[in-house]
Amino acid sequence: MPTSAKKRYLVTAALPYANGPLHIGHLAGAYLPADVYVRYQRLMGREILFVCGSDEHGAAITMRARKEGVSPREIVDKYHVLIRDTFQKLGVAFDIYHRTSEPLHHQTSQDIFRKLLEKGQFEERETEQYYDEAAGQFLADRYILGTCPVCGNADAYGDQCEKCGTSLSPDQLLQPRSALSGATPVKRPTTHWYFKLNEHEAWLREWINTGRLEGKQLHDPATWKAHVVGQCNSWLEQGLQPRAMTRDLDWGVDVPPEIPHSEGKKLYVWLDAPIGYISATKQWAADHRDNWERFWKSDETALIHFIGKDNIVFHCLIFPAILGAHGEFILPVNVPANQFLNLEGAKLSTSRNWAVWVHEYLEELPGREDDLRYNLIKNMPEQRDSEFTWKGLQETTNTELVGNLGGFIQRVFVLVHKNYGGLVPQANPEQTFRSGWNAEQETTIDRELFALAKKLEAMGAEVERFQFRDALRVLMEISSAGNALLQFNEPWKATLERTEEVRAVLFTAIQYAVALSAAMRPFLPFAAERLRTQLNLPPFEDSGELVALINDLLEGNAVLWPNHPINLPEHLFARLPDEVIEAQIQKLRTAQPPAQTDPPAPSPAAEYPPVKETISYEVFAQLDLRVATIVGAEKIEKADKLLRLTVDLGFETRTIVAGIAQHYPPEAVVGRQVVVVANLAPRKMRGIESQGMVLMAEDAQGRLSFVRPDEGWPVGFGVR
Ligand code: B3M
Ligand code: ZN
Repeated sequence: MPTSAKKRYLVTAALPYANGPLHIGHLAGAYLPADVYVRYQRLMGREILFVCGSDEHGAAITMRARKEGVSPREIVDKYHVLIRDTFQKLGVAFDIYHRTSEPLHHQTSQDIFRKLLEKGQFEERETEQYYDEAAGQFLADRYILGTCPVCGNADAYGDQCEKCGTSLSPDQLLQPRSALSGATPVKRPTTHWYFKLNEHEAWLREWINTGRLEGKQLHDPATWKAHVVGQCNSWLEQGLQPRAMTRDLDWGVDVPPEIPHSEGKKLYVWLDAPIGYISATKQWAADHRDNWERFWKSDETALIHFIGKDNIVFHCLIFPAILGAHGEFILPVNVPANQFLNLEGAKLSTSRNWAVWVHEYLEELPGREDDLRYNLIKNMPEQRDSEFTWKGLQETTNTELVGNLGGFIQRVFVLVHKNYGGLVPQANPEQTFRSGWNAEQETTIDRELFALAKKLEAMGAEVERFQFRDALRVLMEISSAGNALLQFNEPWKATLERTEEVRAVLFTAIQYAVALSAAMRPFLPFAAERLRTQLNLPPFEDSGELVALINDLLEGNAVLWPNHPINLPEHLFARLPDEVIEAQIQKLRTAQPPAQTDPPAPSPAAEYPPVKETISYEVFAQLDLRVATIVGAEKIEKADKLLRLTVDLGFETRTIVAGIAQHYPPEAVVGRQVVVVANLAPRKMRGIESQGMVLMAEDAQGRLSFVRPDEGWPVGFGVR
């Protein structure tokens, strides 16, 4: 059954370990896709609960505490607050951000453990396990290191090799050593509770691959990502084994004390952590006088887990097996896991500090939450690993946010103020003008609004499919169409004969702006709210605004009425200047020698920057390129990269500031013929207004060369 047929949604995002700050890989992996999805569903009027919290148990925490010489409690208290606040500042809109050290969570986990025990789901087993005599501790999971039997990585953990991704048990490690003391461990007997995962293999296989369980169709497997199903099947093929669900540790959820032999035993962190989703729901329900069971124990709930790919088996096999074995809970209808995000050509690495820490980003680039959200959503590792670069952030901010989206809004506001004193104009519904979707086509207001509604629906369909990159692309197509609408109809040429036409065009354009304000909200919540204020509309309540808007537009109805006063234009986004980007690149380089973590051998093509997204001919045709001659050039004080150029376009002379000073001395450029972007919005650089741009070719080393016509070509004419 389609997810949208369900009555309500419960969305979870992986609980981050409270052992360090968040980096951009976390955001791109789980939190931004979840946030976009949830915000979209709220705007579509659906009931949706979005839960998350800190994962405060396990070796991740205790190892960190050892390293910092403090207690685990101090570690989780510190990072829980930092992580929670970072999410909040970035606009990740959880209904609750809980924590697994809360008593409510301990009780919930223990209750589930008891129930599983009662139902005969555990086998108590005594085995020989590695023990560090110097530290006086058993070594499981991350407490033990050794050589990976699969790839030979000398620093594989007892539960997983991070290099090749193989899941391991301590016994598989070659040359095992203690992560605490470095000593070679000895074996000692210990007793643990093993969950009989093997007994669940058959139904898990059926459920993952067909969506069916006991004759019921629980999900549509065609909607699951291929890499998620693939990873599950490769586990299932190897055969599922009983899995220890307890550990010898002194930090974590106690094995319920009334159970014999429970002393000194804690629940395995991967047993208690996903139960954290349930505890968080319980807490939310308690805070809102609601019933948590309607989320977890009703077939009418669609449960969706957003995670990174390293958590797939836990969310698709082990936790579902636990839920199924328990018997009262629903299973997820989808687990849209993302792959990994790389940074500037290498894997993100916390230990090597090869990362962009989100709290630092927020401090160092204030007001640029949406710039980051946009770039990370656009480059989200949905189907394969992807990459973040600082230059890429600059490019998406300056070209797509400032140029396309911000430019459109700015032009609409300026024109409405100039022509109608800031009031939405009256327009004749019969009036024809050129469509923003096709310059050749005559259109009317209602037809244009219908096309807009269809685009909004197309954007939503991509969100429903967990294709957030595509959804964002559709959003930007709407903005491009808005720009094209202006470009094709030139409402700035408001002659007397064109009065009616200009009114219809600007009336339509302002409807686009309203639609964009809602459609932007899942992706760019801060800018959407600013636009809302500019439009003089009330803030969002996240209660069906988008669906109401789409329904109006489908009918050809306006969403902002004549004579509604809009506020003065303000820039929605700000350009990201070179200095800011350079400083961040510098910081990354000094914090860390380029990461050693073997990126795959570069194919020859990998050295070329990827081809940008396809644009329509109409978008290209908006560029006004002209041949020009540089007639003057001088250095700019205290800007060692910039030259101030005087450029002759035949019909006029302009000043252009160009970032070429490190490639050409001023005297070498005077007299050259160049190609200039003549209709680029002017911008101030070092206090000088630059009225266009000179086209330059750039190679892999960042060297620059002029793009120029044949010798002696006449200036002032177009380039196409
Ligand atoms: N804390 C692991 C991780 O951050 C873990 C996720 C728990 S989700 C229940 O990769
Ligand atoms: Zn390995």
